[in-house]
Amino acid sequence: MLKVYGYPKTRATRITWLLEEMGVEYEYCLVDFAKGESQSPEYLKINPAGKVPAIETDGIVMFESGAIVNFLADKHSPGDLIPALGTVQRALFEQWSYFTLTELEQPLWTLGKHKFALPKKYRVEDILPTAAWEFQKALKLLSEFLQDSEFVLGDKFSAVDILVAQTLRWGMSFKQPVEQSNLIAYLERVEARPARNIAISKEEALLAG
Ligand SMILES: N[C@@H](CCC(=O)N[C@@H](CS)C(=O)NCC(=O)O)C(=O)O
Repeated sequence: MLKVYGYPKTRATRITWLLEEMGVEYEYCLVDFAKGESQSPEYLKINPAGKVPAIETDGIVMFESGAIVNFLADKHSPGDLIPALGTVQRALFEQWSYFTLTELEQPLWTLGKHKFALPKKYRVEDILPTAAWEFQKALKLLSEFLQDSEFVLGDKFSAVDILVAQTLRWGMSFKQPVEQSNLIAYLERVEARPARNIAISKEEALLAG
């Protein structure tokens, strides 16, 4: 069975949410950072970066959440949760996936790294306002693109909405204001999908033991 290596409230939710959308069964392997499990020799064979998510399936191990989303959606839901290769819709899907990972997420991860994730001696406090400003710039662009669209690809929900919504929620949890009313409505719409709540409940249940 497909294995997902992850931890609650991380990018691993992108993968489990997608799998729940597609009705694909998976085994969730909890990687507990606090217990040093992400740096264990066994886990470093799965993801040499010592990060989550990673997956194990079809005789391969794979990491990088964006690539995993595309692979799993292409495998289990081609033409539905991910548009077919070579189509204009696929081009748009990729554009907004890359935008999410490099423009929207990047400043959030900069905030996280320089507030708590990096070893103290590598943290640079002065970068925090710049990262917050960059996040707002990316939000503005996303808001202008979405206008009144229901989803990134218009009226059809797709896997890129999982990336975008999970990243917007991440921004809010980092206390970065998301003030555009269309983004707030978009987030509510995407987060109302039952698959998201199932994925999160399963993660929480695992943590509770
Ligand atoms: N670009 C990677 C980033 C993965 C990543 O940084 N994951 C975080 C959790 S959301 C992590 O494992 N952090 C632990 C660390 O940096 O040591 C992806 O999208 O999968």
